[in-house]
Amino acid sequence: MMSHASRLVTCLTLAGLGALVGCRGDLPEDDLPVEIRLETAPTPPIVGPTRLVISIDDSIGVPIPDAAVEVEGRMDHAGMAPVRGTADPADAGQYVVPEFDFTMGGDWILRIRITLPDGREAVRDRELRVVSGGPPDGQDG
Ligand SMILES: [Cu+2]
Repeated sequence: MMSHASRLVTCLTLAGLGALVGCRGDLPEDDLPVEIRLETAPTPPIVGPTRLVISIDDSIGVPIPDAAVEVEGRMDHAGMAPVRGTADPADAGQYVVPEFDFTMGGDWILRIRITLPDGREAVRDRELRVVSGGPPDGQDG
């Protein structure tokens, strides 16, 4: 309950900043009790190295430490190599990719693979919009 509420707040916040093009719930790849929150620095993300902070909680909002977290970024057009990154553990339940290299502006899908301490794997997708260089103009591309 708490994690759903906090996720909603995060989605609304990010949507307000134009960072999210959609705020779909977790995709049904699995039914593991894993909730994630994705933050970027800068927000919204711009083309180039971007810090990703992924917070991982269980279904009642307790942080999950000691997971292994991999991120793969894709865009839905052909001819583009996916971008991959490995997240390092930070605070309890927090995982950081220091420099995730967004190679293009536009709509990205980040697939986050979480290997839990017991070996089970959860997969969560998050969409976000990466803005091209220069000052943000508030226009949709
Ligand atoms: Cu692209």
